[in-house]
Amino acid sequence: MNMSAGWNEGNAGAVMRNPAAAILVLTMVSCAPPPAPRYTPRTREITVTMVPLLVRESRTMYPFLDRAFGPGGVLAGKEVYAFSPSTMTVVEGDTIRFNFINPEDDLHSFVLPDFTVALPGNTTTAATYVAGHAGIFPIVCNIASHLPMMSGQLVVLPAATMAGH
Ligand SMILES: [Cu+2]
Repeated sequence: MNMSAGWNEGNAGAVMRNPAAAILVLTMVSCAPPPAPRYTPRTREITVTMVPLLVRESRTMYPFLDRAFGPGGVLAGKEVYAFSPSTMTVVEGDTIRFNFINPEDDLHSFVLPDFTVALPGNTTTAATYVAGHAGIFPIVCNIASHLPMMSGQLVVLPAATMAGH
């Protein structure tokens, strides 16, 4: 048996003479992992409205608030407002185009750890934010009388968890 002929033909020749080898090669090619899917960051429009929940003007509707807002009351020196929505979810790398609506006569603000937007009364304010890091980030209004109630969170999902979406 002359082994040198096989060596000189190379792998292609060996596969051509051996159907089992050909099937193996084809199987290996078809099972090669596809390129890993990636997440393509996108721009998301989010409208956030400042909403009064329990404020001094509410006393005409809810008489019990006289006591709550009174000296020593649970809302003394405070008013309860909300961001609507208060929880927002995006993906790492996304650009958020915020549209803030403050229909009230009170000043508010929208504060993330690295982003602050003042929201004067009776105004609409546009602002852009890039969610550069995954995590759960607190949102607050920095008006002392609105804390700790006026708060929320920005959930930034890791891009890897959204691969292919
Ligand atoms: Cu506020």
